[in-house]
Amino acid sequence: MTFEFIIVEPEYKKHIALIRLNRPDALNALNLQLMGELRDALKELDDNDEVRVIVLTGNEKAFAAGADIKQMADKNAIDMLKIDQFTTWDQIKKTKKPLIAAVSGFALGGGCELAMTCDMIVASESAKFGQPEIKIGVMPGAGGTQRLTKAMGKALAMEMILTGNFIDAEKALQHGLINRIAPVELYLDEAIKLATEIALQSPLATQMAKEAIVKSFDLGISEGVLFERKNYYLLFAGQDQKEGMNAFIEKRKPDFKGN
Ligand code: DAK
Repeated sequence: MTFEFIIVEPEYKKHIALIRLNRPDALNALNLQLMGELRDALKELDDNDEVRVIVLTGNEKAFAAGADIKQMADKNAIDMLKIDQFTTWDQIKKTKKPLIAAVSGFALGGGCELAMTCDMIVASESAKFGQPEIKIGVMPGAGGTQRLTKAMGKALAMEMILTGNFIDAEKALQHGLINRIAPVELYLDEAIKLATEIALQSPLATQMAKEAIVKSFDLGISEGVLFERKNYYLLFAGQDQKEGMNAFIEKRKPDFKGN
Protein backbone atom coordinates (compact mmCIF):
# COMPACT_ATOMS: atom_id res chain seq x y z
CA MET A 1 0.00 0.00 0.00
CA THR A 2 1.79 3.11 -1.22
CA PHE A 3 0.39 6.57 -0.70
CA GLU A 4 1.74 10.11 -0.85
CA PHE A 5 0.68 11.52 2.52
CA ILE A 6 0.45 8.45 4.73
CA ILE A 7 2.79 5.54 5.39
CA VAL A 8 1.12 2.19 5.98
CA GLU A 9 2.76 -0.84 7.58
CA PRO A 10 0.14 -3.63 7.52
CA GLU A 11 2.42 -5.97 9.51
CA TYR A 12 4.10 -3.54 11.89
CA LYS A 13 3.82 -6.26 14.56
CA LYS A 14 1.93 -9.53 14.60
CA HIS A 15 -1.74 -8.65 13.94
CA ILE A 16 -1.04 -4.92 14.32
CA ALA A 17 -1.01 -2.41 11.47
CA LEU A 18 0.46 1.08 11.74
CA ILE A 19 -0.56 4.14 9.74
CA ARG A 20 1.56 7.28 9.97
CA LEU A 21 0.17 10.63 8.80
CA ASN A 22 3.03 12.06 6.77
CA ARG A 23 2.82 15.74 5.83
CA PRO A 24 5.43 16.97 8.31
CA ASP A 25 5.97 20.36 6.63
CA ALA A 26 2.30 21.23 7.20
CA LEU A 27 2.07 19.67 10.69
CA ASN A 28 0.11 16.84 9.06
CA ALA A 29 -2.74 19.17 8.04
CA LEU A 30 -5.49 16.95 6.72
CA ASN A 31 -5.92 17.83 3.06
CA LEU A 32 -8.50 16.02 0.93
CA GLN A 33 -5.96 13.67 -0.63
CA LEU A 34 -4.59 12.60 2.76
CA MET A 35 -8.10 11.90 4.05
CA GLY A 36 -8.92 9.90 0.93
CA GLU A 37 -5.73 7.87 1.37
CA LEU A 38 -6.55 7.26 5.02
CA ARG A 39 -10.07 6.09 4.12
CA ASP A 40 -8.69 3.66 1.51
CA ALA A 41 -5.95 2.31 3.79
CA LEU A 42 -8.36 1.72 6.66
CA LYS A 43 -10.78 -0.12 4.38
CA GLU A 44 -7.98 -2.35 3.11
CA LEU A 45 -6.69 -3.09 6.62
CA ASP A 46 -10.25 -3.76 7.81
CA ASP A 47 -10.56 -6.38 5.05
CA ASN A 48 -7.20 -8.00 5.89
CA ASP A 49 -7.76 -10.99 8.23
CA GLU A 50 -4.18 -10.83 9.49
CA VAL A 51 -4.78 -7.38 10.99
CA ARG A 52 -6.59 -7.23 14.32
CA VAL A 53 -5.79 -3.73 15.60
CA ILE A 54 -4.82 -0.54 13.76
CA VAL A 55 -2.68 2.21 15.29
CA LEU A 56 -2.84 5.68 13.75
CA THR A 57 -0.09 8.16 14.50
CA GLY A 58 1.63 11.31 13.25
CA ASN A 59 5.06 12.46 14.36
CA GLU A 60 6.47 13.88 17.60
CA LYS A 61 5.51 17.46 16.71
CA ALA A 62 2.03 16.87 15.35
CA PHE A 63 -0.62 14.22 15.15
CA ALA A 64 -2.49 16.67 12.89
CA ALA A 65 -2.98 20.45 13.15
CA GLY A 66 -6.43 20.26 11.58
CA ALA A 67 -7.99 20.28 8.15
CA ASP A 68 -5.90 22.08 5.56
CA ILE A 69 -6.83 25.75 5.99
CA LYS A 70 -5.02 26.72 2.76
CA GLN A 71 -7.12 24.24 0.81
CA MET A 72 -10.45 25.52 2.13
CA ALA A 73 -9.83 29.25 2.64
CA ASP A 74 -11.42 30.35 -0.68
CA LYS A 75 -14.27 27.82 -0.78
CA ASN A 76 -17.93 28.77 -0.62
CA ALA A 77 -20.76 26.69 0.86
CA ILE A 78 -21.59 25.03 -2.46
CA ASP A 79 -17.93 24.09 -3.05
CA MET A 80 -17.90 22.51 0.42
CA LEU A 81 -21.14 20.68 -0.29
CA LYS A 82 -19.75 19.30 -3.55
CA ILE A 83 -16.45 18.26 -1.97
CA ASP A 84 -18.54 16.33 0.55
CA GLN A 85 -15.88 15.45 3.08
CA PHE A 86 -18.52 13.76 5.21
CA THR A 87 -18.58 10.65 3.03
CA THR A 88 -14.86 10.14 3.65
CA TRP A 89 -15.09 10.84 7.40
CA ASP A 90 -18.18 8.59 7.70
CA GLN A 91 -16.30 5.77 5.98
CA ILE A 92 -13.39 6.17 8.43
CA LYS A 93 -15.87 6.05 11.30
CA LYS A 94 -17.13 2.70 10.01
CA THR A 95 -13.78 0.93 10.58
CA LYS A 96 -14.69 -2.32 12.33
CA LYS A 97 -11.35 -3.10 13.93
CA PRO A 98 -10.14 -1.25 17.01
CA LEU A 99 -8.36 1.94 16.04
CA ILE A 100 -5.90 3.47 18.50
CA ALA A 101 -4.61 7.02 18.02
CA ALA A 102 -1.04 7.57 19.20
CA VAL A 103 -0.87 11.35 19.61
CA SER A 104 2.14 13.58 20.14
CA GLY A 105 2.25 17.34 19.70
CA PHE A 106 -0.73 19.05 18.11
CA ALA A 107 -4.11 17.37 17.72
CA LEU A 108 -6.18 20.36 16.67
CA GLY A 109 -9.48 20.93 14.89
CA GLY A 110 -9.97 18.04 12.45
CA GLY A 111 -6.85 16.47 14.02
CA CYS A 112 -8.53 16.36 17.43
CA GLU A 113 -11.73 15.12 15.77
CA LEU A 114 -9.80 12.39 13.97
CA ALA A 115 -8.20 11.28 17.25
CA MET A 116 -11.65 11.24 18.87
CA THR A 117 -13.02 9.19 15.95
CA CYS A 118 -10.49 6.52 16.98
CA ASP A 119 -11.53 4.14 19.75
CA MET A 120 -8.74 4.97 22.17
CA ILE A 121 -6.05 7.61 22.48
CA VAL A 122 -2.53 7.17 23.85
CA ALA A 123 -0.78 10.53 24.16
CA SER A 124 2.75 11.72 24.66
CA GLU A 125 3.52 14.21 27.43
CA SER A 126 3.76 16.92 24.77
CA ALA A 127 0.31 16.33 23.26
CA LYS A 128 -2.00 19.32 22.91
CA PHE A 129 -5.67 18.92 22.12
CA GLY A 130 -7.88 21.73 20.88
CA GLN A 131 -10.71 22.85 18.65
CA PRO A 132 -9.37 26.26 17.53
CA GLU A 133 -11.76 26.68 14.58
CA ILE A 134 -13.42 29.64 16.35
CA LYS A 135 -10.18 31.59 15.83
CA ILE A 136 -10.49 31.26 12.06
CA GLY A 137 -14.16 32.20 12.00
CA VAL A 138 -15.76 28.77 11.92
CA MET A 139 -16.59 25.94 14.33
CA PRO A 140 -15.86 22.21 14.53
CA GLY A 141 -17.38 20.38 11.55
CA ALA A 142 -16.33 16.74 11.94
CA GLY A 143 -18.03 15.85 15.21
CA GLY A 144 -16.03 17.98 17.67
CA THR A 145 -19.01 19.63 19.36
CA GLN A 146 -20.55 16.21 20.01
CA ARG A 147 -17.57 13.98 20.79
CA LEU A 148 -15.65 16.46 22.96
CA THR A 149 -18.82 17.18 24.95
CA LYS A 150 -19.57 13.48 25.44
CA ALA A 151 -15.97 12.74 26.42
CA MET A 152 -15.23 15.69 28.72
CA GLY A 153 -18.59 17.18 29.69
CA LYS A 154 -20.31 20.40 28.71
CA ALA A 155 -18.33 22.92 30.75
CA LEU A 156 -14.88 22.06 29.43
CA ALA A 157 -16.05 21.36 25.85
CA MET A 158 -17.86 24.71 25.78
CA GLU A 159 -14.77 26.52 27.03
CA MET A 160 -12.42 24.79 24.60
CA ILE A 161 -14.63 25.31 21.57
CA LEU A 162 -15.64 28.91 22.35
CA THR A 163 -12.12 30.08 23.23
CA GLY A 164 -10.13 27.83 20.92
CA ASN A 165 -7.66 27.21 23.78
CA PHE A 166 -5.70 23.96 23.89
CA ILE A 167 -5.45 21.51 26.78
CA ASP A 168 -2.42 19.39 27.60
CA ALA A 169 -2.23 15.61 27.94
CA GLU A 170 -2.58 15.68 31.73
CA LYS A 171 -5.86 17.60 31.57
CA ALA A 172 -7.09 15.39 28.72
CA LEU A 173 -6.42 12.33 30.88
CA GLN A 174 -8.07 13.84 33.96
CA HIS A 175 -11.23 14.53 31.96
CA GLY A 176 -11.48 11.20 30.16
CA LEU A 177 -10.51 12.25 26.63
CA ILE A 178 -7.52 9.91 26.48
CA ASN A 179 -6.47 6.53 27.87
CA ARG A 180 -2.80 6.87 28.73
CA ILE A 181 0.16 9.25 28.74
CA ALA A 182 3.74 8.21 28.01
CA PRO A 183 7.03 10.09 27.59
CA VAL A 184 7.55 11.44 24.04
CA GLU A 185 10.06 8.73 23.16
CA LEU A 186 7.68 5.98 24.35
CA TYR A 187 4.15 6.99 23.36
CA LEU A 188 4.09 4.89 20.19
CA ASP A 189 5.46 1.86 22.08
CA GLU A 190 2.74 2.39 24.68
CA ALA A 191 0.06 2.46 21.96
CA ILE A 192 1.51 -0.72 20.44
CA LYS A 193 1.53 -2.34 23.88
CA LEU A 194 -2.18 -1.59 24.24
CA ALA A 195 -2.80 -2.85 20.69
CA THR A 196 -0.88 -6.07 21.44
CA GLU A 197 -3.05 -6.77 24.46
CA ILE A 198 -6.21 -6.31 22.39
CA ALA A 199 -4.81 -8.37 19.48
CA LEU A 200 -4.49 -11.39 21.80
CA GLN A 201 -8.26 -11.46 22.34
CA SER A 202 -10.85 -12.96 20.03
CA PRO A 203 -11.08 -10.71 16.95
CA LEU A 204 -14.78 -11.53 16.66
CA ALA A 205 -15.59 -10.64 20.25
CA THR A 206 -13.45 -7.51 19.95
CA GLN A 207 -15.30 -6.38 16.87
CA MET A 208 -18.74 -7.12 18.32
CA ALA A 209 -17.88 -5.35 21.58
CA LYS A 210 -16.53 -2.30 19.74
CA GLU A 211 -19.67 -2.16 17.64
CA ALA A 212 -21.89 -2.23 20.75
CA ILE A 213 -19.86 0.48 22.51
CA VAL A 214 -19.96 2.74 19.44
CA LYS A 215 -23.75 2.19 19.25
CA SER A 216 -24.13 3.43 22.81
CA PHE A 217 -23.51 6.96 21.51
CA ASP A 218 -26.59 6.76 19.28
CA LEU A 219 -28.99 4.58 21.26
CA GLY A 220 -30.85 4.89 24.57
CA ILE A 221 -29.94 2.37 27.28
CA SER A 222 -32.78 -0.12 26.56
CA GLU A 223 -32.09 -0.26 22.81
CA GLY A 224 -28.35 -0.34 23.50
CA VAL A 225 -28.69 -3.32 25.83
CA LEU A 226 -30.79 -5.13 23.21
CA PHE A 227 -28.12 -4.47 20.60
CA GLU A 228 -25.45 -5.76 23.00
CA ARG A 229 -27.52 -8.92 23.65
CA LYS A 230 -27.75 -9.78 19.94
CA ASN A 231 -23.99 -9.42 19.52
CA TYR A 232 -23.46 -11.51 22.66
CA TYR A 233 -25.62 -14.37 21.33
CA LEU A 234 -23.95 -14.13 17.93
CA LEU A 235 -20.55 -14.88 19.46
CA PHE A 236 -21.83 -18.34 20.47
CA ALA A 237 -22.03 -19.13 16.74
CA GLY A 238 -18.24 -18.89 16.38
CA GLN A 239 -15.25 -21.05 17.28
CA ASP A 240 -13.55 -18.33 19.35
CA GLN A 241 -16.18 -18.67 22.08
CA LYS A 242 -15.58 -22.45 22.27
CA GLU A 243 -11.81 -21.93 22.22
CA GLY A 244 -11.92 -19.23 24.92
CA MET A 245 -14.16 -21.15 27.30
CA ASN A 246 -12.44 -24.52 26.74
CA ALA A 247 -9.02 -22.92 27.26
CA PHE A 248 -10.25 -21.58 30.60
CA ILE A 249 -11.51 -25.02 31.65
CA GLU A 250 -8.32 -26.74 30.43
CA LYS A 251 -6.16 -24.13 32.22
CA ARG A 252 -4.30 -23.03 29.08
CA LYS A 253 -4.00 -19.86 27.04
CA PRO A 254 -6.61 -19.50 24.27
CA ASP A 255 -5.53 -19.35 20.65
CA PHE A 256 -8.15 -17.25 18.92
CA LYS A 257 -8.49 -17.53 15.15
CA GLY A 258 -11.29 -15.06 14.52
CA ASN A 259 -13.76 -17.63 13.24
N1 DAK B 1 -3.71 23.87 7.51
C1 DAK B 1 -2.72 24.18 6.62
N2 DAK B 1 -1.45 24.40 6.99
C2 DAK B 1 -1.14 24.33 8.28
C3 DAK B 1 -2.10 24.04 9.27
C4 DAK B 1 -3.44 23.79 8.85
N3 DAK B 1 -4.41 23.43 9.68
N4 DAK B 1 -1.50 24.05 10.48
C5 DAK B 1 -0.20 24.34 10.25
N5 DAK B 1 0.02 24.51 8.93
C6 DAK B 1 1.28 24.84 8.26
C7 DAK B 1 1.64 26.31 8.46
O1 DAK B 1 0.97 27.13 7.53
C8 DAK B 1 3.13 26.27 8.23
O2 DAK B 1 3.39 26.19 6.86
P1 DAK B 1 4.47 27.16 6.13
O3 DAK B 1 4.11 28.54 6.50
O4 DAK B 1 5.79 26.70 6.74
O5 DAK B 1 4.35 26.84 4.68
C9 DAK B 1 3.54 24.94 8.85
O6 DAK B 1 2.35 24.16 8.89
C10 DAK B 1 4.06 25.07 10.27
O7 DAK B 1 3.10 25.79 11.01
P2 DAK B 1 3.46 27.06 11.93
O8 DAK B 1 4.60 27.82 11.36
O9 DAK B 1 2.20 27.81 12.15
O10 DAK B 1 3.95 26.33 13.26
P3 DAK B 1 3.87 26.86 14.76
O11 DAK B 1 4.62 25.86 15.56
O12 DAK B 1 4.29 28.31 14.84
O13 DAK B 1 2.33 26.82 15.17
C11 DAK B 1 0.15 25.78 15.31
C12 DAK B 1 1.69 25.59 15.25
C13 DAK B 1 -0.48 24.38 15.25
C14 DAK B 1 -0.26 26.45 16.62
C15 DAK B 1 -0.31 26.65 14.11
O14 DAK B 1 0.28 26.10 12.92
C16 DAK B 1 -1.80 26.68 13.96
O15 DAK B 1 -2.48 27.42 14.67
N6 DAK B 1 -2.32 25.93 12.98
C17 DAK B 1 -3.75 25.94 12.63
C18 DAK B 1 -4.56 25.17 13.65
C19 DAK B 1 -6.05 25.22 13.32
O16 DAK B 1 -6.65 26.31 13.29
N7 DAK B 1 -6.63 24.06 13.09
C20 DAK B 1 -8.06 23.96 12.74
C21 DAK B 1 -8.24 24.02 11.25
S1 DAK B 1 -9.95 23.93 10.74
C22 DAK B 1 -14.97 18.54 8.21
C23 DAK B 1 -13.83 17.87 8.53
C24 DAK B 1 -12.80 18.52 9.23
C25 DAK B 1 -12.91 19.86 9.53
C26 DAK B 1 -14.06 20.54 9.21
C27 DAK B 1 -15.10 19.90 8.53
N8 DAK B 1 -16.03 17.92 7.52
C28 DAK B 1 -16.06 16.44 7.47
C29 DAK B 1 -17.02 18.67 6.89
C30 DAK B 1 -11.82 20.48 10.23
C31 DAK B 1 -11.54 21.82 10.24
C32 DAK B 1 -10.29 22.27 10.83
O17 DAK B 1 -9.50 21.52 11.36
